[in-house]
Amino acid sequence: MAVPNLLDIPEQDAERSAFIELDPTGFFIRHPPKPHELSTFITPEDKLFQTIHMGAAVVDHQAWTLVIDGLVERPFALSLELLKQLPSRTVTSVHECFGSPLKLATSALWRVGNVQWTGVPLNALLKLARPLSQAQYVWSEGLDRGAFATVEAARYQKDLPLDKAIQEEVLVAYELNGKLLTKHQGAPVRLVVPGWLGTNSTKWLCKLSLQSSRVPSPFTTVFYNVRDSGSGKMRPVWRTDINSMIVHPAPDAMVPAELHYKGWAWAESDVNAVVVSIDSGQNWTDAVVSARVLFSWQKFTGTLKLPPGINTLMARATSVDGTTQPLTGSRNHCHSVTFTATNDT
Ligand SMILES: Nc1nc2c(c(=O)[nH]1)N[C@H]1C(S)=C(S)[C@@H](COP(=O)(O)O)O[C@H]1N2
Ligand SMILES: [Mo]
Repeated sequence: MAVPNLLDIPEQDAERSAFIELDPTGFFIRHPPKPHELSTFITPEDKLFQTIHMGAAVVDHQAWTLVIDGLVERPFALSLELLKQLPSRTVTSVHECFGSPLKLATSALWRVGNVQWTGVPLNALLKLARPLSQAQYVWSEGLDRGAFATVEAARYQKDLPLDKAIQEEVLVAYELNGKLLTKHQGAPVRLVVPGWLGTNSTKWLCKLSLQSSRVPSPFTTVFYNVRDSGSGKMRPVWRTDINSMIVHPAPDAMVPAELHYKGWAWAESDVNAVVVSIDSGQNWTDAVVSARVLFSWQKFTGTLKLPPGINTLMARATSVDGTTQPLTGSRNHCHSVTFTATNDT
């Protein structure tokens, strides 16, 4: 790769002067449509959820600068123009929100889509900066600031362990589904961490800093830690949990007794099995699961002969690392849909 003209890093926090204002100010959520309306493999932008904690940053694209500093041999900065001269990559990936860190885990289910991100692999920038041996985390910083719940934050900050940060799917992205990012999506540039939950994908990105420890930010300490169901210990909201949703039939639909059902399943790693049940989980039948495309969700389909009348279909996915969806009580518990089967086929 031709080495671009790297800029010297500006003085402390100077990159933050590209921030113009917040619009809107404060917490903003755009809810996704119900699962049965997310039937396409690629989710169009108008059906994609949006989650903003402190307000959407309006950024001066001419003044925008990305700083890469910390425990590196060669700290540097890039303009938007320079970033776009670097080789880019497009990754299909599930994009999923953990849900509100203030509410019960089961209060925001299936805040999810599957999209194509385009940008420069983070690892290409790390190679230019040459991390020192003590560097273990990449801290990412957004230009937004303000308050979330009662907590004030001067910046949105997250962190990635270096072993995830160097994976080729992690992008410093400027396009979503082939179009430049909009303000709400994090324009001009955001981090994208396929396989990990949305909270890690810092929008309005202005700084990447290599550090030896985790970042002490409200968004990594007060918010976004969960108790691991296996070990019982607290862990950061990093990897995407095994999950699935039924997109056909729709709730309350009238369907033929020979039902062709369909849904999406996803996890940090590949989903290798989806089973479905029409008797509250007493008996399960295998669905056919399509292969994963990079970090995409995977289609599951199958045919069932149903008794006429009201039926409830439940789906349960398992990933190659052996994790299975819980039946109830979790943010990734099994999805059930109730509908009516008719006699005509
Ligand atoms: N700077 C910044 N980045 C952020 C957020 C934010 O509030 N500020 N929200 C995060 C959360 S919780 C999610 S789920 C995703 C949502 O991205 P989207 O709104 O583009 O769908 O962005 C993440 N990145
Ligand atoms: Mo989120």
